[in-house]
Amino acid sequence: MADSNDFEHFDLHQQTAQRKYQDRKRNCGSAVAFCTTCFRPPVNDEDEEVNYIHVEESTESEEQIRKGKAKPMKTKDRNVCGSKSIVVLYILFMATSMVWMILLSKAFAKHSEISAEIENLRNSRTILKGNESAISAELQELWNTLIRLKASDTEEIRNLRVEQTLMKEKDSKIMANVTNLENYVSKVCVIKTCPCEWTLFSGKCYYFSNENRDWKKAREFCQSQDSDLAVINSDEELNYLKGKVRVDHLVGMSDLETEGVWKWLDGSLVDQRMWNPGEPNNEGKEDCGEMSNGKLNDIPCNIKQRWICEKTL
Ligand SMILES: [Ca+2]
Ligand SMILES: [Ca+2]
Ligand SMILES: [Ca+2]
Repeated sequence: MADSNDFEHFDLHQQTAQRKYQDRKRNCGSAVAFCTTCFRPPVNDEDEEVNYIHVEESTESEEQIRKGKAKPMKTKDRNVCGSKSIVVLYILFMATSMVWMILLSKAFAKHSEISAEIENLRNSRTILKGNESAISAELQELWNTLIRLKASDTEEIRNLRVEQTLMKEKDSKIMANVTNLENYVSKVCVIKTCPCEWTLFSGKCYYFSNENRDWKKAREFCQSQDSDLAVINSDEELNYLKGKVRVDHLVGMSDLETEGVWKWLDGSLVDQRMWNPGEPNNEGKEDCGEMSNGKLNDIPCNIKQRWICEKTL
């Protein structure tokens, strides 16, 4: 039999268990939560919770029994409550494990995806670096080409400028030569004192035409050149003119004033020795004179042929 100390110790222990039960019930808030979270399966007879369960249940059961609302709980019922708690905890554990597995699977999948993306980025960076190197090399080549082109252009422009300078110098020399030539020609003409295309003989200038005119028109031309039709005053002059022509040429003599009286334009009479044999014959009215075969002849004034101009220096 238990002595009084044992009962006191049991009461103290029961009060402590009652207080823990009230605290846990207050914390758990419901019978189910109380059953599933606040109780755990009995491990052995020494376990405090086992004693606690037994104490609490016995206290509550005693209360219910005393009120006549319940019957004392059998040991089998107590084991069923513990098994249900284990099942619930197992289900929760499995559910939590599945959630964690799903989350981990997703995390691994995401990690793999990110790793693949990082690898792609690295590959892209490597490719970009390669392209950057190629672009840099191409830019350098273009720059070198540009420098060569600039140098070539500069050299070409320099050569063109040199050629232009040489051409200018040549032009200047040519113009100087032309000027000197013109001056020379001018001096030569001045020395001869005859216009160009005129010939000098014994201080007189002579012009031999290349076209045909009648006697009056031919004289008008000579007068426009500050001269007149040639007047042959000597045998030397006649011989000179004879050597200069190959065909008949009009000269400055006529008998327009008096038929049969032949005079030169300076008023002097024509030397009879200068006529061709049988001339002047005034055949068909011949009042103007020409030089033919180195001698003189009278012809009609409207006959058109070459002529000789003469002027004094
Ligand atoms: Ca003369
Ligand atoms: Ca006549
Ligand atoms: Ca005649």
